[in-house]
Amino acid sequence: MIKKVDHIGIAVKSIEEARKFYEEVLGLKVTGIEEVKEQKVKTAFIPVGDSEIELLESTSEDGPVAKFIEKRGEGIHHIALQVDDIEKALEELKGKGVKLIDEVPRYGAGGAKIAFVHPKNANGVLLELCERD
Ligand code: CMX
Repeated sequence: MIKKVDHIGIAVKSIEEARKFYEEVLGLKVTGIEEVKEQKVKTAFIPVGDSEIELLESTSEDGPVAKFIEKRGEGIHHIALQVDDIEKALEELKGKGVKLIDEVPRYGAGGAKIAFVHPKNANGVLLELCERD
């Protein structure tokens, strides 16, 4: 069901500030910045080998990423696992009694279909399932 770690989401106060470390120090490259309006977040993708780092900056003071930073500070926000068929994966997890945040996939950055799994299933870590074409 799970193919690989698609990306690791990191909540940051400012993408412009945070990207300096990844680009100037680590020598990686931001390849795309996209706003996901309905989730009140701006995303920046940084490929690392076969996976990516996703910087997440809130576009609103009351957005989920702003609230996350307020509560816990900047840091790892979620781990996204890539699957072939997200509807099937959600059905399978539901059948195993896993608590889901999204029972139906929503739009994710880069046109992916995504769904969040409740962190109580994974030792407090927010997991995202992600299907890409
Ligand atoms: N890490 C750990 N726990 C988290 C969490 C995180 N990042 N975010 C939320 N939670 C916990 C909450 O504390 C809550 O726990 P309890 O049920 O025990 O109180 C639970 O998860 C549900 O959170 P919520 O805020 O009550 O639920 P919502 O449905 O309102 O929102 C979520 C959940 C994850 C969708 C939202 O908080 C969020 O982070 N949205 C932004 C998503 C995002 O990063 N989008 C960017 C594009 C995605 C992509 O392409 O990768």
